[in-house]
Amino acid sequence: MAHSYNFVPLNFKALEEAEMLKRSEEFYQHLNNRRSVREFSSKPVPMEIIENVIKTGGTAPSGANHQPWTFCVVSDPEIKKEIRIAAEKEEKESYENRMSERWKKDLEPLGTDWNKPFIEIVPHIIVVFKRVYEHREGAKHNNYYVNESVGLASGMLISAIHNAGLATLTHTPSPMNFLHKILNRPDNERAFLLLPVGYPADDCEVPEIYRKDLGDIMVKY
Ligand code: IYR
Repeated sequence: MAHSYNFVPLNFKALEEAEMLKRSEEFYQHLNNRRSVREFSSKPVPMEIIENVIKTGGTAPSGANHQPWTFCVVSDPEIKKEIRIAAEKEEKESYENRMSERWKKDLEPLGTDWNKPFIEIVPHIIVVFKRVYEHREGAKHNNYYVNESVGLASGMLISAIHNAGLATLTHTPSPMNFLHKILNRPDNERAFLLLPVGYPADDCEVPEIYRKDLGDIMVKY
């Protein structure tokens, strides 16, 4: 029989509208300063900060509250090196043979290529795994809305990393199954995202991108 939750009063404190407006504006400004970073410093980052940002990612909503995610933190230089070598091997093959000309043309202004030195340079990488199913009562039970749930958790994790004063990059080497192997993950997990986490390099530059205007992303009815 499925267990039933105990229901408790919501911890909710209403704010004044002026305060809501101020907070929403400040939070937008704060997150609008986040940029994907590709040049990192090797300056150490305390594990406690990493633990806090992962706890924040773990607060995301998920299908049936199954929390279908595992966050692997890799700080060991030997494992980071192994991941870099494997990621670059896949990326080189992608850039040279798998990606369409159109795709490469779209990436050209961003200046990306198959070299991923940051994987070794950063103090920590977080590899997000999605848990496709759980073993329960001797059977495999699929989780629900796994991509949505893990995507939400990843977004909250990225926001938490930015909020902590650190930089990251949503790196998706493709295919990513080498991460499953290197990190020796169980059969119900699939690699979802690789996030290098650290300080940006002192001379870090980012492309001067723009974000779509509100009128281009919002439709009112
Ligand atoms: N995964 C590759 C290619 C890449 C693809 C997209 I779409 C990007 O926005 C950026 C990169 C890489 O990490 O270089």
